[in-house]
Amino acid sequence: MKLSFRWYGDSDPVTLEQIRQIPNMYSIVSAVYDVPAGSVWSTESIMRLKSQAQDNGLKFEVVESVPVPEEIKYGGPNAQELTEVYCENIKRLAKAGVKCICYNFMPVFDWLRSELSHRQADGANALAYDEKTVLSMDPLKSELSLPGWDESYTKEELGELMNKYKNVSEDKLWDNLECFLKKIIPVAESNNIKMAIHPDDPPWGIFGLPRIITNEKNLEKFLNLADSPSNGITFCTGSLGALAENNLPRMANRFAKKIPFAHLRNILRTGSRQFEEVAHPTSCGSLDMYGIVKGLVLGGFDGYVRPDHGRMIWGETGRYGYGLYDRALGAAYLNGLFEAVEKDIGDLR
Ligand code: DNO
Repeated sequence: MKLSFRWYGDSDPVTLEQIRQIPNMYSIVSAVYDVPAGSVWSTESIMRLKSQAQDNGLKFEVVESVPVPEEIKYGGPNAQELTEVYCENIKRLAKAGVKCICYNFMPVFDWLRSELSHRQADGANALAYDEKTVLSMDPLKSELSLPGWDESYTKEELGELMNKYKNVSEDKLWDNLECFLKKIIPVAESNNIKMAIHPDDPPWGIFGLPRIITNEKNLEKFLNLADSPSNGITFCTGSLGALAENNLPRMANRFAKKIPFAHLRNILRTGSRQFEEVAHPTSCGSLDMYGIVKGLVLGGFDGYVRPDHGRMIWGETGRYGYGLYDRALGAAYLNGLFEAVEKDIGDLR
């Protein structure tokens, strides 16, 4: 596995100097944030990220995300043109040495949480989700202040956008996704890029909008839409793990070769459609992190891994879910799990 760490660029309070000191760190995971979704990324901005990484002894091989414009997801008149822009970005990133691109196909909202600073027993603060609280908010009244939520929309714009999805059923969303894959996957394949779709977080429809990248059956369906080494999954355990019926060790094992990128973090399910983010180790939450890593390794996983959301600990403040300390602890834990599992398996061979 190649260990990586998300870095939000110059505005990130976590520095590359800090990231490089995390043992076994290989690559940053970043993106160009200076243009809106649907624009071509300048070669200059891409190359700047690469050289910033290199100056700190790191690679820049993973992009998270190249956002998919809403119009592609709801199937608007400019979908085709926007898909061409998307393909151009794939080519530009390949030229800069990027090997894996993470993206998602969630209508309107990316990841959603109801609380940003949920106080835990040990004094840490973490992100939490409670469906009741989320549904009590009316996105059209802009009472929404959630991470992953693009606050640049006005109320009116959001209303218009949600309206565009009025006739987009799950089936229609699948069709639009297939149409998108048919265009981008051949481009990715000829440029040696692995595309890695991120599961929906949480993995169920929300505010009447469909979500489809949610469970084992749908991941299988997704992989069958485009049979190519470039069509893969970002295996995000925190997202998929919110659904108790998702057997993550089994899914990790089954899809291992189709997982170029894994987000490995733990959550604690606290009720129906209710969970909070916890420290990475198995003992801290509902997910079997050892079982997941074992599933991946036994399945032949050879991708990038990043510790995912961290809690805020030791008085740290910063970008919710993306502080340094707890994610670094997560990275150290994942290093240990992978070493142990890989050696165990090696010894048995
Ligand atoms: C949250 C992230 C997501 C992810 C996108 C991928 O922390 O995991 O925002 O980057 O969904 O497109």
